[in-house]
Amino acid sequence: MMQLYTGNKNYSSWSMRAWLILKHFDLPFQDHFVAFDDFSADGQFKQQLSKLSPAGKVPVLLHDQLAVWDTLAIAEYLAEQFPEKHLWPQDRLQRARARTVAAEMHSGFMQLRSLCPMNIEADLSAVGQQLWQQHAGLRQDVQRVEQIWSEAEGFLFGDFSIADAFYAPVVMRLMSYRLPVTELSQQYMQKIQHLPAVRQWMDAAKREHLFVQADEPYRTSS
Ligand SMILES: N[C@@H](CCC(=O)N[C@@H](CS)C(=O)NCC(=O)O)C(=O)O
Repeated sequence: MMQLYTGNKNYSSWSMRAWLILKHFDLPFQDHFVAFDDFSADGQFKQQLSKLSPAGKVPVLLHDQLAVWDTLAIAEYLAEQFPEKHLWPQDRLQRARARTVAAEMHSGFMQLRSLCPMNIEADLSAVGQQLWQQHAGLRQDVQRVEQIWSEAEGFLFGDFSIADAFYAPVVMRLMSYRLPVTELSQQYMQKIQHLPAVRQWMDAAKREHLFVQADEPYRTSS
């Protein structure tokens, strides 16, 4: 059975992507939790991860003596292992487009990702309002996300695919920071939120109650 190592469900956007793919497509796996800390070299997170992956980050997938890390590589590995599940769209052109937008998320949207770290349980709407006014780069990132979503055919490419999993944490961010988006984007966001696997992840994130200061630029524990 495949073993997936993931971080805190409230904070770990990359873990969420890999987990959603496995869960939504009903692939056999066991989930192992590695709690976030301040990611210092001698902290428990890096100590545990060092036994699994030289990159020292989650998610990591272990299968048949093989460790696969980095979410895009995990996604491609799963797509190859389970071709009958159609993790990518079946149409060649759609598949190329889906890979393109997933890669764009993997390597881009830096302002959105750094200014609005995922925090599913938090209401950061006041912070979001300020960030929106102050950061043109954030507005540009969200505009680009909305452009991608505006071409959605239900999910981005018909049925739910790896591409949607890559944008699910963006839905979480837009909700927590309540950034202003169009009606069309809200429809896509609703669709993602209602997916059983997404619901399950969100519920677990809200039940987690593990406050990690290093992941909280806008809140203090008290
Ligand atoms: N490019 C990696 C990024 C993984 C990543 O940054 N994971 C975060 C958690 S969401 C992490 O493990 N951070 C620990 C660190 O930065 O030391 C991927 O796609 O999986």
